[in-house]
Amino acid sequence: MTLWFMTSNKGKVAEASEYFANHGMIVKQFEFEATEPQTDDLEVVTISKLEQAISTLPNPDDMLLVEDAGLFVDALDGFPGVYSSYVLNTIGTHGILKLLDQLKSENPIQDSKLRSAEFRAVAALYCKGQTIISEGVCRGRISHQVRGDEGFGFDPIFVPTDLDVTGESLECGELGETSTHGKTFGEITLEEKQLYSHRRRALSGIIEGFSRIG
Ligand code: ITT
Repeated sequence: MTLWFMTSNKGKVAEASEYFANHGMIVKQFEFEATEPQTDDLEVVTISKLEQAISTLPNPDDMLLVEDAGLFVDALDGFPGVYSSYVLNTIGTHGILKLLDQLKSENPIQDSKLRSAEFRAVAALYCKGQTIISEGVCRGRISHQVRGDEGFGFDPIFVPTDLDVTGESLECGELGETSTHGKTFGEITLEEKQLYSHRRRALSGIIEGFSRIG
């Protein structure tokens, strides 16, 4: 079964391909320049992009996936959020570290709280005339240095929180069954990132919705 993933980001395609392959689906990248609406709501952006692209599908029976993500830093009131692409292309990961260094605390627990953040992803799948929407969140913190060459985007500055036995994210500082032991997403493999990933969580919801509509 082929699923078109509308994105310009090859890192996102790699993660979605790995996930959907386990469900017998082949992901193909679909390049389409959608206009992004002016809003701070990821779901509104995702649905708008999906609606703009549906009529351009090679075959009307094909499935189309759109997924929009962003990094939301608590101490910056959720910035860069929906502006994540722009911020990555302008000030970059070093720019985010510089912003957070202004807020540094000598107390390690306080400092870790000041750096708490989350990745959010909203995925929307168009299939058989219906749209399934799902959100995924990954809690974590921003590291003090850029570390690792794996992944893409903000991965080298993001350390996910540990996971409990059921795979749910714990609070910053809590020790769980599964941990990267302080490594950023840039220092772990794609397979390991999937355990924590906001994208994988959003895509799990898509698979659940997909199995309901058969
Ligand atoms: P498309 O909109 O074409 O899909 P994009 O790279 O702009 O590509 P997003 O809007 O979903 O993708 O992501 C916004 C920014 O957040 C972008 O710069 C990404 O590199 C970054 N980002 C998204 N998911 C990420 C992840 O899992 N790890 C690191 N950075 C991520």
